[in-house]
Amino acid sequence: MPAPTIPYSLPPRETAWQLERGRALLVEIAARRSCRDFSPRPVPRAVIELAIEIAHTAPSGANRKPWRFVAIDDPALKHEIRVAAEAEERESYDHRMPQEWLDALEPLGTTAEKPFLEIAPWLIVLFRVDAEITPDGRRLKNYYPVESTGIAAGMFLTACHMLGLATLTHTPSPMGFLRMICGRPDHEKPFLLIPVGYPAENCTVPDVPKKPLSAVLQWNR
Ligand code: IYR
Repeated sequence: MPAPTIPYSLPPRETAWQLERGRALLVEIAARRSCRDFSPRPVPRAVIELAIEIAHTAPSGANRKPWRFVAIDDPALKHEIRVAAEAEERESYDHRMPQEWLDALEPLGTTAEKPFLEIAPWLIVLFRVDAEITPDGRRLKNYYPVESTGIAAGMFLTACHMLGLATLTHTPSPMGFLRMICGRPDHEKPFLLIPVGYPAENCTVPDVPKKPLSAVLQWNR
């Protein structure tokens, strides 16, 4: 049976207001950069919770919200994650990644060393949840968990940035160790590992060229 409905409307906006607001938002959001050099300065748990609550408003397949955010500030747990991530990364950089991939990463200067996993005050491990287990033990499949979790991730990154927080979308590969360390069941798949905090005092980021909008935008056919 369809759910009951409630009214939905948005405040009417003039085009001039939209353009001005959009340009200001663009300046703010385009300033986000992936941060690999964090300050240990703490971030209150309430701020992290709000960013996750914002992400949790994301649309999702059949409204199932097929994601789980595991928020970690326990130093022992962060250490465990760093050790496991670096072990996988070392294997990847030394053996698994083809030369073409290593060449693509060269401008970013990344290596298997991931000190930020211990220095950033928070690590958010985002899982995509492929199924829900009902109280009576039945497995209920979720829909579009990848797309849904991707949208929630984007909203989380944007929320953090707009709250003045730096983030990194880190994808050590393979990420199975995150499921073990976080104690999640096997229908939850690690999706992203997101350190959150403030940039270190002398933090720099690679000055890399940005693809122009015209390369990714087509109007009509
Ligand atoms: N996961 C590795 C390698 C890496 C891969 C991509 I694609 C990047 O954009 C950046 C890094 C690492 O985090 O170092």
